[in-house]
Amino acid sequence: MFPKLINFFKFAIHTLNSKKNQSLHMESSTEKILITGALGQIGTELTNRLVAIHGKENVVASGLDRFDKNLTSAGYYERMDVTNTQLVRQVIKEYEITTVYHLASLLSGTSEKQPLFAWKLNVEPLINFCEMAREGLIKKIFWPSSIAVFGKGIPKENVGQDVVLNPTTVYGISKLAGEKWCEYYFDKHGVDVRSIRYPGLISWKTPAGGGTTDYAVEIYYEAIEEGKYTSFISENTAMPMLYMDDAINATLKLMEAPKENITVRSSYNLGGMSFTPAELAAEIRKEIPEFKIDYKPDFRQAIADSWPASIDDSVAKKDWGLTYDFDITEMTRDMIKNLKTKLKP
Ligand code: VAH
Repeated sequence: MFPKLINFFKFAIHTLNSKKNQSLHMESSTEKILITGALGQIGTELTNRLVAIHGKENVVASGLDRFDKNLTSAGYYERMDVTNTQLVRQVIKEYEITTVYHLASLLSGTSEKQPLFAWKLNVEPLINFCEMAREGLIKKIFWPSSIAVFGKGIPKENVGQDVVLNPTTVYGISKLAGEKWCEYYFDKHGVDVRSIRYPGLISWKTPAGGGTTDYAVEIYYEAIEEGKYTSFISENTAMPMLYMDDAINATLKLMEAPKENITVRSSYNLGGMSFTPAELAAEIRKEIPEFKIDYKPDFRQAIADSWPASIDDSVAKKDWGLTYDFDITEMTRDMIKNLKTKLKP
């Protein structure tokens, strides 16, 4: 009862605010975009790219946290709990949103600690956005799945687009369910929802949070600040990874592709590159020769062991021209160059 009361008051306050600025109209543009999870690892960079393409007046960033001008260049920001269906619907109508990039989610490590909330957050808001698209309120949705949908009973290497999906983690189960809802809303109602199975994403602008692949982000920060790193993933565990610039480019390519080119309505494999903590450490030592690493696997090792080591993303390459610009060497150079500036005392 109490949480519902909080949600009602949030909705009521939002409605009063929106009445106050009735004159709030976004200048004319073909697309009016809402990003959820806009202050997160993907959201911050995707928002800035969408602003560059569509203009800040056509981009609404949203998240649970307070607005932070250093994290987003969007023209508007809404503090929005994506599980508050009424409030989400209100924001969609108020800004006349046409396209939603729905990124808000709990990642694999955190999802194991909060399974019921992870299910609620990772699945229900997606269905809500698909419902709004079915009603004609929004035209297009992007939703991130993950290579976490793969699990037992398949080869570790070069995993294809259409293999059996047997996830063993809460995160993977929620992402598999989300993929099936995407496919259902397209098949039954023609909803244009598009999705990518992201591998581990690496970036320097915004720290990752709660993921199993986050060792590959933390390691750079600690290599620069401490000269050493203790990896929670064992040295020879290969996982599919991707530099954020390539992930954002792929996302935009998918969303800009003609509808008729999209042959996968669950979620596209995206494999990026595959490497182990030991291989990443060797790359870092090319830039920081004294860097040292040791290994203390934790509960996330079992999650990593359930995932493929590499992915076949030939369908995405064929359907919408997926390409990559960064390999592990170029990524490491770019990460260290930018983090040295960011972390400068
Ligand atoms: C995680 N970074 O570690 C995410 C990703 C493939 C892993 O989905 O949970």
